[in-house]
Amino acid sequence: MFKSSYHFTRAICRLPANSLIDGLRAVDFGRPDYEMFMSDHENYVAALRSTGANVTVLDALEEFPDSVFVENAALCLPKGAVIMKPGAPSRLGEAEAIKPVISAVYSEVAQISGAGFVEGGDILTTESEILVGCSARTDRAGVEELSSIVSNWGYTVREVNTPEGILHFKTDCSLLDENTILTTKRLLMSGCFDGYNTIQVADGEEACANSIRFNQYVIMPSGFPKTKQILSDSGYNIKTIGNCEAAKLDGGMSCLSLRFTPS
Ligand code: CIR
Repeated sequence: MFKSSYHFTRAICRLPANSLIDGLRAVDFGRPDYEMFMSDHENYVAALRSTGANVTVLDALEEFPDSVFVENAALCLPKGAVIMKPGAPSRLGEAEAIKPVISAVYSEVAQISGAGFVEGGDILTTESEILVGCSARTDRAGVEELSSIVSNWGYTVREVNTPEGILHFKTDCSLLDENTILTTKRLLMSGCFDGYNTIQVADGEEACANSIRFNQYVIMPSGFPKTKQILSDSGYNIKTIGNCEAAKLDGGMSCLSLRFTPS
């Protein structure tokens, strides 16, 4: 049966810009290698396409070093899309840049335009609700505006917290199926997933909590063998993609695409 939270006919990605070496990062682990980033990105797009989805790859935006992390700029739901308002000043303009692309796909497009901020990385859409984590990038006013927009389309937003020191809510979790969430222990302990089945990433493998369920596959970063085993023992079909260069900029599997099925 079709599940709108992880069955998608379309995705949008954006090619990495050469300027990505100036992308935001919490800790400097060195300069990302552009060629390697590009090669990982090609593998990522191929993995999405291998499910049969139609994947649009947008041109790079040199003026926005983090724009390859296209998820941040919009929330795409079956009934409509919302253009975000990134809390990182250097990423604010990415919202306007994605607007025409989204407007070409959706008839219903709303935009966060009040005083608050929301970044797509803080939003986890499950089959029954939309969890939005307040973070250094997403604030209460933004969550409230988002909530009132999507309530018109029948969706419920639940405000939760992104753990202190963690970039985005989805840095620490992913949807695996309609009832199940992959999570770090620190996020699980907050209680925000009470009522869901949860699978914890292996100790020391917290960096793979940002994975995606995309149609028949769970797409996760390579280099996390214990969690990969746990997931495949639980019956998921796994694809792994190199993420070392994106990780230098705190990016992961969800950040690299907008995934959706417009109705
Ligand atoms: C940033 O700090 O905004 C980027 N360097 C990484 C963001 C990755 N996640 C996302 O956009 N959803």
